[in-house]
Amino acid sequence: MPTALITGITGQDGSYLADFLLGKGYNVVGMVRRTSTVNFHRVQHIQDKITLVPGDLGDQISLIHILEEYKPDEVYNLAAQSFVQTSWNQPVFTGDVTGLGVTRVLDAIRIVDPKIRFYQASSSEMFGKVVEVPQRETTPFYPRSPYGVAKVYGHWITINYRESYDLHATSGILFNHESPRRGLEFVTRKITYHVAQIKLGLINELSLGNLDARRDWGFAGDYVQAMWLMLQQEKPDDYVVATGETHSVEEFLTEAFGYVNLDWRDYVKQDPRFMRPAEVDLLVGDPSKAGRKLGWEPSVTFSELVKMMVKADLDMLRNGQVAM
Ligand code: NAP
Ligand code: G4F
Repeated sequence: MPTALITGITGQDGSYLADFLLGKGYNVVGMVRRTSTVNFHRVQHIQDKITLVPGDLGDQISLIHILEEYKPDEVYNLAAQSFVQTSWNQPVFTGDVTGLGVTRVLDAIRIVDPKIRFYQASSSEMFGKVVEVPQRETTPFYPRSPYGVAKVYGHWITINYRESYDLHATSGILFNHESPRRGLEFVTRKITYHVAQIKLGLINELSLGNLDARRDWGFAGDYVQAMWLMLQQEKPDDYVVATGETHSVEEFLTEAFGYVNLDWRDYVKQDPRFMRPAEVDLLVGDPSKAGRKLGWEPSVTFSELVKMMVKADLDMLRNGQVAM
């Protein structure tokens, strides 16, 4: 039975990847950082099937010890300070965890067992102020936030360790992917959660920032499959994972409010607090390499994704559950 280590297992992608790898018969080990309150809600349903071990991307020793003790065949580095807006408030922390943290994992692999296969969670935020449409593996980067800059570092250090030490180190350049497990601060989940609350008469307003930004939004459950496929290839490489479609925040609003027969214009207010010092206006990926080499393609459309998320938030609130 192969063993996989997932950093960031308590996050959206980590939880979907753990579900996926358990289904493939993996022994799943998840690294969790110490928090004052337990935040295992996304993996609660599989907690008896996985092993959670303490560690932190800021702490090299913990990474080395985990690799020595659990001897993974594959490491998926999904942990990061992943919220773009926060990266302006905490640029140094973001650089340390999201950027340098990648080197800490790679170097732990180099020291403990260079045969371990490594996946780095790179991001379409690296394209930032895009110089090419659609964006592909060869598109030059122009990051627009401390988060984007940190991800560029993580991407290149992954390639550097591949070339310097012959590690099976792969970088997945994933475009935005969402789900009912998405954090409440990201725009999609913020919208669907507020739509559900508005529909149930609990609130009557939603404050947002830039409604014109366009993203290539897919379903997280599809994207973790691409991560696994990348590590099953004989040679490490870089892959764009995207739907190839782009939609504005306004289109997301129209779809989400439309699902519950409401008009978003009656509820949405623009609030400068949610505007960014530098914006990424347009992202749309070209996933043809992933299609050709991995046989990967998305299975959930934009409209299905929005409905899935609104429905999940409505169900959650109707069942009296607390949003997390
Ligand atoms: P997420 O929900 O924010 O999860 C981030 C995870 O990282 C959480 O488990 C978090 O732990 C953990 N973490 C944060 N700082 C850590 C540290 N110092 N040490 C150890 N763990 C730490 O993010 P996601 O959406 O699942 O994304 C997964 C990865 O893909 C991230 O690297 C993100 O930057 C990248 N990415 C995401 C997207 C997307 O659209 N979702 C697209 C491209 C790339 P806590 O639960 O304790 O906070
Ligand atoms: O949902 P967002 O916060 O996601 P963003 O910035 O695109 O980053 C996400 O996707 C990246 C992949 O491209 C990941 F690497 C990253 O970790 C994260 O998962 O914002 C999307 C857009 C932005 O243009 C933002 O300005 O929505 C706009 N927006 C408008 N109003 C808002 C809001 N974003 C948030 N979070 N909150 C608002 O009220």
